[in-house]
Amino acid sequence: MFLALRVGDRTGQRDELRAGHHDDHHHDLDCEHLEHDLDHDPRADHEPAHRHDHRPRLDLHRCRPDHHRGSDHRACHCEQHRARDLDHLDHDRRLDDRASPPTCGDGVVEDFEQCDDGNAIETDDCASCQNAFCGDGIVHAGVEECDEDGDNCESCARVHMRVFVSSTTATAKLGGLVGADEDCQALADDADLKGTFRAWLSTGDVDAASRLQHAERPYKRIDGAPLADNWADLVDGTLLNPIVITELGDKVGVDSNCGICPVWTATTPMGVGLDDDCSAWNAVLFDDVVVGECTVKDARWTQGCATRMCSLSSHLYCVEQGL
Ligand SMILES: [Ca+2]
Ligand SMILES: [Ca+2]
Ligand SMILES: [Ca+2]
Repeated sequence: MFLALRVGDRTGQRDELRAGHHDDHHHDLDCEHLEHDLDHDPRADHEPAHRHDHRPRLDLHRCRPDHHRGSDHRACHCEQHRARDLDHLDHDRRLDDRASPPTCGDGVVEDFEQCDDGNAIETDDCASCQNAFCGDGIVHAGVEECDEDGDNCESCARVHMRVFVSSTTATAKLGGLVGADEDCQALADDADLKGTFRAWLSTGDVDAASRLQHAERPYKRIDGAPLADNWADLVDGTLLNPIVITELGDKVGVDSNCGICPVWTATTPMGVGLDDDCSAWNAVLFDDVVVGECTVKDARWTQGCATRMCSLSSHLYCVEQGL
């Protein structure tokens, strides 16, 4: 049996080893005989099934210069060749390792990387193998509200919370409060507002005031016009300006009166839910609910105009949520 056939596990390496020893044909034959002898040595301490992995090895330390003849000499000769073959294989494997260069995303932190979490998620604490920080242009999820130059982002937090009236209208079959929140978020995302938004909307069981954050920061329209100094001011019955600007910055209606811009709310000015809620915003019924009017800044902004049938279409108010 040719020695290299047993230590090489890849054809290329076998061929390379084979080529390296063609100058020593007698060595091959001698070692083949020697291995036959060793395999049939009754003193050999090994399992036949695993013979190739655990065949008897000759301790090279026994290969003293005076082992110049007989079976000891031959064994030493073969074992030295075997050791040299294994050295070649180790060398080849080290070359193979270097052949695949380190990359960002391999989960190993290299010298040129601050971190490597092995994923492609840019909004966690390791983005493109650099530690996340305020000012890197990426909003760190759960840590930063924003990361951008602008007058509504300081130290990666919003200076004020934005509120808009949806540019689109829909029947009261909104998919529940969750569906309405998703609508708000989708509109904000499409308008590239880069924030978290939820609907100013209640059911008979869930008040808007319990669903929304109570920010100490001012509430403003998309165009920057102030609506309230803080949450308490937002729910005191009047606004500083009507929420008549959409997520796109457009104004809904020129006049200011009930019926121009109806908004689904089922919510009192204090943020309390009302019982008629179109089956919790899940059905189009022959039912009327309280709506707001986006063109006014008195209490009718959320309650006070005529009620509206669930089957008709109305807008939504969307309120930004901080962390
Ligand atoms: Ca890496
Ligand atoms: Ca990451
Ligand atoms: Ca950041």
